[in-house]
Amino acid sequence: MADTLLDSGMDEVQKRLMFDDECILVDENDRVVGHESKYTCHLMENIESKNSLHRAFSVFLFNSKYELLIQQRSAKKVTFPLAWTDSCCSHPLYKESDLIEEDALGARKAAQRKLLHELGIPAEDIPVDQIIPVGRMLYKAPSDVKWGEHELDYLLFIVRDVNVNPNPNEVADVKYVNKEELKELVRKVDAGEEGLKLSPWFRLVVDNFLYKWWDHVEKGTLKEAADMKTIHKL
Ligand code: DMA
Ligand code: MN
Repeated sequence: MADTLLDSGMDEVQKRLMFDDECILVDENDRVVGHESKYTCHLMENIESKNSLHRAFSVFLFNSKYELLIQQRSAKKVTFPLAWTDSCCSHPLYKESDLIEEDALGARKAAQRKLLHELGIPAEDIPVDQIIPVGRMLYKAPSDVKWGEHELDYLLFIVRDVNVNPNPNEVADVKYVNKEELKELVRKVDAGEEGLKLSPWFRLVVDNFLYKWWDHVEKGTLKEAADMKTIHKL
């Protein structure tokens, strides 16, 4: 395993995923150009020197009261520990099922798998045909001097009442928020409340798209608002 000395402080479970997960490299038009370990993809050094970009997804799960499930990343996450973020996010992997591009099926299958892994939600409670791909965005964000993100992120929505049983290695805390509660959380983050932070991709979605799409969730018109043709470069 490369870099073992430098990574000696890393949680063993998270470290294994860094080498086991093979991410999909894409160009700025989301065409597959290769694959690389999760470890390599998230080294800022590679992101800056090769401009390497990988595919990701972010799930926004709403209950039947149209409250959004948000999670706080565990302290063990290598990137953005303890940041509050969308319901569940990760990467479609470089394997046949996750590479299916039609109707973003690969990203939806990966989302179903990670909702079980991170939040303990059984796959049968998240039918892939109920997951609505709403948009794609491209962004770059350092986490610290060594690690960061440069992703083409599929934004996936689902409205379902589910039982959540978080995996403590992945998730420190979860809660449902309504629009006002999320706005209040953002205000507290902006006011510099101690220990409170948001992930950069969640912040981008909140600032650019979320409330508009949330209105569509409430009206049942999300499918009409979805636009999977555009790649928003943020
Ligand atoms: C990666 O999330 C995906 C986005 C949208 C940042 P992550 O760092 O939580 O991935 P994983 O759960 O695979 O560690
Ligand atoms: Mn990533």
